[in-house]
Amino acid sequence: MTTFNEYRISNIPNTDGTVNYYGKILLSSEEANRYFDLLMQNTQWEKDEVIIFGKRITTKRKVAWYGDRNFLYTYSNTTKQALPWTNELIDLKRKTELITNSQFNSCLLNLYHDGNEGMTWHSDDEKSLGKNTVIASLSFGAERKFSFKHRRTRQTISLLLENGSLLVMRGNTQSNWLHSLPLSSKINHPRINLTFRTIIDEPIHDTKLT
Ligand SMILES: O=C(O)CCC(=O)C(=O)O
Ligand SMILES: [Mn+2]
Repeated sequence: MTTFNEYRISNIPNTDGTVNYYGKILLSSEEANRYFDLLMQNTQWEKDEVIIFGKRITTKRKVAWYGDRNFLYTYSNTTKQALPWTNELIDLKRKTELITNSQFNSCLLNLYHDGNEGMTWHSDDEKSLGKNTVIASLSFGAERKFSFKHRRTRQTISLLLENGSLLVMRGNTQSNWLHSLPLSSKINHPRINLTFRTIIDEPIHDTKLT
């Protein structure tokens, strides 16, 4: 395993995609803890439902989906409709946009109660994100390992995502690399992750759903 935390704004991986780890430069620890509490309290957390091998499974991990409009987002055979931004999500979106020089219209939130919850290998390659999308990932709470695996070579690269840190995936990263949040029995406190994204699908116009 290679750990890149000794670098700031490092490029991981640097072939077949671009992933930059900015470390904790986004927020001080106090600010990060304050956002953790606000996000915990003010987010409409729901258990996630995914269909794996034809079986509907309810995850322990909780999720939420917010956006500029009532975007629909489909992943792992489930569809969610975006809720309107909360104040803290707008704040964090602005800060992230300034640092990354990119614009986002939506955010997927994940709440992992402890190290028994994580995310298996996948890439964020849904059609609604388009090709070469920029995804900005903010982490709050428990520090967790995050891994990349090259689809063809199987090369694996891991780093630690710190409280208040920013990781950005750009270019053709999603076509060439999988990523995962591995489980760890040593971690006994929660982590919140925000991934700011850009949905390119048209919003739905059914007013009954707004
Ligand atoms: O929790 C994380 O850091 C990653 C979450 C993720 O990969 C996703 O929501 O697609
Ligand atoms: Mn992902």
